[in-house]
Amino acid sequence: MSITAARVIVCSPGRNFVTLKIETSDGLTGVGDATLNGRELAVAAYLTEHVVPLLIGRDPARIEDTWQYLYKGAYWRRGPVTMTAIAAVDTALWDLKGKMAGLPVYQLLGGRSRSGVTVYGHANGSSLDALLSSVAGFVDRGYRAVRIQAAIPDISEIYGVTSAAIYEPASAAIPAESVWSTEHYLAHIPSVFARVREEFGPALRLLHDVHHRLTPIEAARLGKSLEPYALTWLEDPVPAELPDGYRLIRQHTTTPLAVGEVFNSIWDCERLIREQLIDYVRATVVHAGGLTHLRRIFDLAALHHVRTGSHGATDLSPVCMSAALHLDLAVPNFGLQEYMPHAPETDEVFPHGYRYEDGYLHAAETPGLGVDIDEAAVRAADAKGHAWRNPVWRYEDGSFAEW
Ligand code: EZ4
Ligand code: CO
Repeated sequence: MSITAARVIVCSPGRNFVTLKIETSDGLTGVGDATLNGRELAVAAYLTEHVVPLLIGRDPARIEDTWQYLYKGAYWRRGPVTMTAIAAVDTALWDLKGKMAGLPVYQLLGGRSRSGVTVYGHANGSSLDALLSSVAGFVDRGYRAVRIQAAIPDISEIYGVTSAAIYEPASAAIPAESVWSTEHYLAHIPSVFARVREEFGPALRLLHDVHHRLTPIEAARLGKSLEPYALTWLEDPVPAELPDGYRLIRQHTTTPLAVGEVFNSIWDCERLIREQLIDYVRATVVHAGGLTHLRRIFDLAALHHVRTGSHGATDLSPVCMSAALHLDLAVPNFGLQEYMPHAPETDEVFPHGYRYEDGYLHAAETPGLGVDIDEAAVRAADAKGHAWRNPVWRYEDGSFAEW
């Protein structure tokens, strides 16, 4: 069997997605997510111009060899664009291998380690009452873990807080710049968690995403102030380019730390994991080199008491979510899976067999990943994608802050 075609499909059912579809001489097809939010067309061009010509005629069964060929053969290693392109090929080849074997991909990864994938939902609110009712909605729907993002007095825009049904921070326009105040934030957040714990008791797992806004010592203070409320994790307290930042936070707090949604290689987290500076690694299939490479990261993590917590925002397509679920089911050190349901128009373009039930996601039992792209459902007006830009933040004095 050989690869006869590979097509890059750009579409925008509510937001932009890039998908690679590989076809074989036996008439099988496999899909991989190639979406790099805000930089979508860079990956589409990398695939079309540099990767697709190399795939034609190759044996689709040779997943590891193809990964090595694209990683080492490029000479220029790593980076989000390269690793997202490699991820798309790798994911499509795992989908194909499952179809060749007649098995769901998790069976090829060693079989089930658990009956379902525990997910967390995103609760938020522009007031404390709105937040509490948002949390209650998740509890009513069976969620065992909820991420809490709260409005902060005197800050008008907060990451993760919206009145819309589906949170969407990106926009087609050049985004407005929002103002951030660390002082207001640090003063307010502990009281939010006090209230949520009081209302929902000790068993509900609570998480919080700082979105890289703090310095290590500020994050240490936040972690310490949240200890009474026993968070499952504090996410992205500081950027992770400097692993020592996490050591500093660790020296001051027992609040567990999660990081990794922007990681694209094992070399982004090798030291964080080896020195046990984090508790959860949040790398994903689509941005960290596909199932082959993410499995390598998760296996390293397993040696060092680090659990998984893959990114699962709506700017990763249902193809990525399907692939993530197969790996989540198989690895021994799974922690939690982020889950933001996609817009209905996205689900229509990406028919998938995974389903949510009572706090868990369940992977499809069909051969492969159990997901496809329905090209007939892509509207002509959306077939080239749209300008889609991430938000921008500044501190009160006008200097640049992380989103
Ligand atoms: O900001 O996916 O934990 N989830 C997140 C997401 C990310 C976006 C970036 O494109 O932090 O909302
Ligand atoms: Co995050």
